[in-house]
Amino acid sequence: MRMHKYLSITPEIEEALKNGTPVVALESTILSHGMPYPENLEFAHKVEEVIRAEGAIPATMAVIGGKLKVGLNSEELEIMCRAENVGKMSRRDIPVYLATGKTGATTVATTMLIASLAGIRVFATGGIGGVHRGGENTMDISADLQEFANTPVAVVTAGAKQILDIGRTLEYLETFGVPVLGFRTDEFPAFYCRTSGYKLDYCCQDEEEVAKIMNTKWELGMKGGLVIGNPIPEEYALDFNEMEEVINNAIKLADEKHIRGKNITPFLLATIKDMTKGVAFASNVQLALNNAKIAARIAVKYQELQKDQ
Ligand code: PSU
Ligand code: MN
Repeated sequence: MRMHKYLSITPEIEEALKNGTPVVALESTILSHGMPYPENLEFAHKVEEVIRAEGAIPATMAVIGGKLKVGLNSEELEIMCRAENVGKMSRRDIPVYLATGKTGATTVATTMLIASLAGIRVFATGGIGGVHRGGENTMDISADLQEFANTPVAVVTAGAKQILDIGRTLEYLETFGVPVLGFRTDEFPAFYCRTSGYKLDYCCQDEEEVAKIMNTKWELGMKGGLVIGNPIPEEYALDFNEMEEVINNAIKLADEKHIRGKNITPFLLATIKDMTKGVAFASNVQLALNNAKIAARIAVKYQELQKDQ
């Protein structure tokens, strides 16, 4: 494997990649900018345990000390969770953070980028970025969507929050040739809610089917990734209409406070958490753990296909 000079991979993950042990990438923006301390630290350890329990190795990403970190030790997880002077870093921020030694948390886009540099093909997140509501005017479209178009990583997600325009997000992914697969669902999930009203073309029944589709896409030499929509477990799902009201209020507040650009998503996440008194936070944790479990199983199946070849 060709090692990139900016990559810093833990020995355990390097070994796993060499031996063909399945590895699952995890993002750090969900920790630094999506959850409060110390609950985020507890989650950071738990999500790694869930992946290990399925026979895969977790690789949480970040930029620390001028390096693209693949896998974080406890001390580094603590830094990301305390989130003091930790920026939110999308694709365009990477060269700045590396060159200046700033500490940065990875979004879906940057986690995919680092995963692909390291040779990791599966990534578990909570919610993906997308076209924001009103995006047809503001042009606020997450860089996550372009990363799906270009970078070969399969991302297991509970869908997109209603803070986004889910319909336009799906249209954008279609335009850029990104397969969107429902995992045991025929609707794109809406993060806290199992359904969004937007039907998908494909419903995969198991992890092996997902792994075969990934494998086929990349064997064909097609660039880009895949979105795997995995609905929040039934028992943690919240009411769509109630969340719609909360989210509308959060968007109104963001507008009044003139929150713009990359600060919008973290602002909305924090406001929703405050408005729902933590109920939404508990759901957030559970859906992310569930995504990690399914991602690990997909990584195991994908790795089996590589060995067969
Ligand atoms: N949506 C969520 N939780 C999150 C994010 C989005 O429900 O934590 C984070 C992810 O890291 C995602 C990023 O990649 O926000 C998207 O930010 P932006 O819209 O600025 O691209
Ligand atoms: Mn944006």
